[in-house]
Formats: sequence, C-alpha cells, structure tokens
Amino acid sequence: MNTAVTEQPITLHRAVPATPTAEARWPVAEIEALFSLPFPDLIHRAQTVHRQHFDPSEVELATLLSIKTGGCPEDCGYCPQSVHYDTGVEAGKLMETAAVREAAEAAKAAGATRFCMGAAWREPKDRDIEKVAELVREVKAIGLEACCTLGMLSEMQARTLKGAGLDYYNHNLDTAPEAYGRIITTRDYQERLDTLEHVRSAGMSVCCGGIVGMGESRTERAGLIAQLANLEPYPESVPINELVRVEGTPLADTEKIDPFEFVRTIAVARITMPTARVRLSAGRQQMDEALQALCFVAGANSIFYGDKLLTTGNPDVERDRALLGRLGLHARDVSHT
Ligand code: SAM
Ligand code: DTB
Ligand code: SF4
Repeated sequence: MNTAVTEQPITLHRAVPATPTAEARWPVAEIEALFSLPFPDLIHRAQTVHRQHFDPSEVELATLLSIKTGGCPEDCGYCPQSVHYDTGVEAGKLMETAAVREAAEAAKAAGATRFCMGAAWREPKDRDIEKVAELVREVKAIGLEACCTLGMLSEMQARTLKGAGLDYYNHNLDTAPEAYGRIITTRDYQERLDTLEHVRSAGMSVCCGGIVGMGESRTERAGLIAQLANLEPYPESVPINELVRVEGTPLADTEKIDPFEFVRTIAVARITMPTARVRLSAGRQQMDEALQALCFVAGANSIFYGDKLLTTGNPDVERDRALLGRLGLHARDVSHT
C-alpha cells in the first residue's frame, strides 16, 4: 500500500507536543496545580463541572468482551496478554459470531448500553477487520453502542469499522510521553496518536485514557491528563484504569497507588475534559465501595459492568447493582435518546 501518497498531513486533531507550548489548552503545570489542591476543593471543582454537563446520578454501564485473547507480540509491561510474560493466559482464536452475539445479548439484558470488544493484537490484519465488522453489525442490531479496541488501526481499517456502525474506538495513551519508554518498547507514542487520528478522521468517537499506579510520578500523571485534554477535540470517553498487578508481568510488584491520588486523577480528568464520559475502569475489584463512591463524586460516570474485564476479574453485576442502589445512582438509559 502506498501510504506515502494517500496520507495527508493532518493538523486538526494533533495532540500537543510532549513538551507543552504556550498554546496548549492545559499546560502540565496547571494540571499539576489542580492535583495539588486541597482534596475538598478539588472535589468541589470536579462536582461543579460534572453538574454543568451531566446528570450527576447517572452512570453508564459498559460491558467488555475479549474476542481474541492472549498471544500478543507487544511488550506492554502491565499486560497479562503479552507473549513476553508468563502469566498463565492462553492464546485463543477470534471468537465466533454466535458466541459474541450471545454475550452482547446477555450484556443488554443485564442493563449495559455499551459493548466493547477487545483483541490482543498489535494491529489487526485486513481480514480480521472484515470479521470484526461483522461482529459490530451484530452488536448494533441488538441495540447497543459498539466499541472496539484492537490495537493500531490504519485509516482504511477505521473507515471499514465506521461503515459497519462502530460508534467508539478505544486506544489508550496509557501514560505520559516521558514515562512511556519504561512501560512499552514495541510501539511508540506517536503511533498511538496516529491511530487516534485515523479514528477521528473516519468519523468515530474516541475512547482514550490510561493507567495510573505504574510507578509514575504525579507530574507524569498530570502529563498523561494533559495529552488527553489537549487533543483537539478531547476524547468523548476517558477510561482511567488503576493498574491490575498481574503476576508474571514486569509491573506485578509495583507499589499500589495511594487511593486518594487515584480519586484526584479522576477529578482532574473531569475538570479538564468536562463533557467526556470519565470511566472508572480496571482496578475496581481491588477497591472498596467507599473509594468507588468517592470516584463517582469526583466525576466518574461510567464503569465496566460484568464479572470480567478482558482476562482479570471485575465486581459481579449484582454487587454493582447493589452499590449503585445504595448510592442512589441509576444506569444510563439510551432507549429514549
Ligand atoms: N491490544 C490492544 C491495545 O493494546 O491497543 C487492545 C487491548 S489492550 C488490553 C487495552 C488497554 O487495556 C491497554 O491499553 C491498557 O490501558 C489496558 N490494560 C491492559 N492491561 C491492564 C492492566 N493490567 N491493568 C490496567 N489496565 C490494563
Ligand atoms: C481500558 O481502558 N481498560 C479495559 C479496556 N479499555 C479494553 C481493559 C482493562 C484490562 C485489564 C486487564 C485484563 O483484564 O486483562
Ligand atoms: Fe498486546 Fe494490547 Fe496487551 Fe499491549 S495491551 S500486550 S498491545 S493486548
């Protein structure tokens, strides 16, 4: 494929450079200043912004399904699905359509409105995209919002998925540019930004966030949020994951992040990306319910819903329903929109 000829220089959605410039909407230093606010002040600001744009008692329920598990050639230091680490995750094939349909129907029946299909690929092959496009059509026919996370995507592949009805594409920046090389060596930051560009130019909504608790500094956490918040436009969906420390991965023994620092990260994401769905993502199984409640107060308004993430556990649906009930929160309902 002659990409040199077909690729246009695109400036519209370009992220700010790693070193912030005067034009950056959110300089890293300003984001760090938010992180440093007294906790009640930070939460108050986040709640105020949240209430300007959302019903503060509404939470989106998104169900994840690993449609192709394990055997990934990338070396992401957090990931149990990388071939580089011995984590006990077995490599599988792409799931059959009927099994995916069944999982999507079950997610819908349980109350989810978004269904996210994840594959342990560095990048899909064109023939994989054809198969995933079929899965997207199935999910849309059930009446769910569809999201995929399949690794790096070319512009053509993004267009094919958009044509099949894909609403969101998830591709995380994971961490700040300066921390990135400590975590992943097999693809660079710019390649991630390029995929986001392809998703945008195909007309899909962007789901992009990162992981905290990988041993990064507060400045680096602020650097991740700056990258996200300075995307033009910023992502519609922002998953904030706490590292799930999986035995066998290089990050398994990383010190656990202070829970209040995790809440601060959610609040700062809410303040800097006011209209985004901020998702309290991986790591909930390791959190107590009071901490999750604080995350909702800090502006999180989406969760992964279902007893499994991709390969690791997540609270079961009864427990989540009970938690939302105890907090007086309700699930987002898209049937009238
Ligand atoms: N292979 C594709 C890719 O990396 O782009 C898609 C699937 S990958 C598992 C999606 C995201 O899951 C990663 O970018 C990372 O943010 C998150 N993730 C993976 N392992 C994790 C872990 N142990 N803890 C928290 N988040 C994790
Ligand atoms: C995201 O930001 N978090 C999800 C989803 N996007 C694909 C994945 C979390 C994976 C946690 C580790 C696992 O279960 O394998
Ligand atoms: Fe592969 Fe994605 Fe895991 Fe990285 S995060 S090893 S690309 S499955």
